Amino acid sequence: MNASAPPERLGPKLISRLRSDIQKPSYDRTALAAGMAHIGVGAFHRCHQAEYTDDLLSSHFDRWGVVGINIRPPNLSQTLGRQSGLYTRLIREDAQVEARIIGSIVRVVDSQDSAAPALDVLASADIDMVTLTVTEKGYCHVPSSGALDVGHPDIVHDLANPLMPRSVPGILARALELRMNSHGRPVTLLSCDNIPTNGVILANVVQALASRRSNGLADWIAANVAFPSAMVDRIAPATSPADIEAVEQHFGYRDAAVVVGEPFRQWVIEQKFAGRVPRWDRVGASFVGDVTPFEHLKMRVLNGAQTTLATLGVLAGLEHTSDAIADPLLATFVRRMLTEETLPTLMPVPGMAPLAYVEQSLARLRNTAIRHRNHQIATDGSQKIVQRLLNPIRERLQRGDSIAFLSVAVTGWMAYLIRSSARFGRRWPVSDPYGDRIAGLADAVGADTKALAAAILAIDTIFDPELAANGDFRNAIIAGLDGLLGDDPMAFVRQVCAL
Ligand code: CS2
Repeated sequence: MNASAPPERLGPKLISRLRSDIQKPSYDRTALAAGMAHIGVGAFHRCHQAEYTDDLLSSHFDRWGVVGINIRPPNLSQTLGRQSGLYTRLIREDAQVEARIIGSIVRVVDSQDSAAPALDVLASADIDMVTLTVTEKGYCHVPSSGALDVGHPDIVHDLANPLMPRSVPGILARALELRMNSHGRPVTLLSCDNIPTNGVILANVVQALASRRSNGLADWIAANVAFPSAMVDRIAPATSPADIEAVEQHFGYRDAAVVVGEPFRQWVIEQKFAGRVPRWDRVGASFVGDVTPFEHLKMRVLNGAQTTLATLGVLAGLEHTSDAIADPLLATFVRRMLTEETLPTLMPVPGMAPLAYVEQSLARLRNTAIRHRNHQIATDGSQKIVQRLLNPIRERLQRGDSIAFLSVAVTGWMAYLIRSSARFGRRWPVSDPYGDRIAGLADAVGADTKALAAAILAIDTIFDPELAANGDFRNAIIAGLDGLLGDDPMAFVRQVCAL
């Protein structure tokens, strides 16, 4: 390639000229039909479901090309669209890099301004499977109960305008209505977000809207649509400009949609489908009867550790997960939390030794080539702590077990939000639907941590009232706030570890 010309952009024409150490799709993309859609084409989808599908197409070619839809920013046509859906997937582990071009996304659709383009795809008779990664808050549910949040502005809008919705549940309900009224083909809607019983939650929020229609939609959905639950796993941080630059430097082409992930990946899917299904179980995914033990294991151990390292890591002035876990104090804290408090809450998981899983998870978090920012993981913490920290706390309290570490992790999340309030000089920008509310409570209450704990625990959409009323839990939260809002939060963490 000419050193003075701008690097060529990745696309179908460039593929045959790429370096031989870059893996390329082994199937004929021009013969690939679009049989499924995905909503939320972010780094995680590109590094996870799209890669499994690429594996499937390479080993058993079938009609499972993916139409990638974004209903929220970023725009896809300028990046993936200009590359005909092609992108580079880098797997990094410390100094090692493996590069592969993924070809499973055949078309991208931007539906940020109106639901119409998304509805056209989702209602099409060609689409038998819809996967979703729309983040925890995309479901518009109440985290503490799983019910549809009817006060959510997008849901208020969709209840008034069901034919031109804005929310994920609204768009899916309308797409299913279009299917019912036209070809009537069954479809599977597969949630791939880190929410416990994600299929049940998705079915709840869609059905809550469908049941308000008077045309039999709710019954049609019950008979023709499957909502399996799934556990998904691979650490794949948001792509940074440095990742795009690295592909240019290393491989000599421009790829605006590159994604970087770790070697580990896992996908456990409840075997509950409607219509035709991509056989991801032939390429490493597992189809099982019950996902619950797997999702508890993953969300409480790996995600619980990530959230804890993220918020305490920011309080300690550390940038990435790998920096936080390299800190001996935080490493000790998180290991003790997982082994002493989290592990005893897990159900037996077929083929998995819990302690080995903890060690494997900690090793994954130590991968220095994965630049996962603590602030990214701390984003939307209010939507994550129920499944990662509060559920194991509730179960431990029911059995009279201690919550010394898990409760500090919960106050780590509170302190992360509060230390960005006016009282603390707005130390960092926070992105969390409850961020302003909790920072506002801290500003209003001042230094009285007892009153602050009471005000935060009264938010019943996060803390279920029974848990919030538990005296041991309240006292632990007050102590945690005292410690983590003081002058030296890490001194408090040290004190907890010396228990
Ligand atoms: C992370 C997850 O940002 C976050 O909340 O904890 O995205 C995590 O990296 C994945 O769940 C790993 O599978």
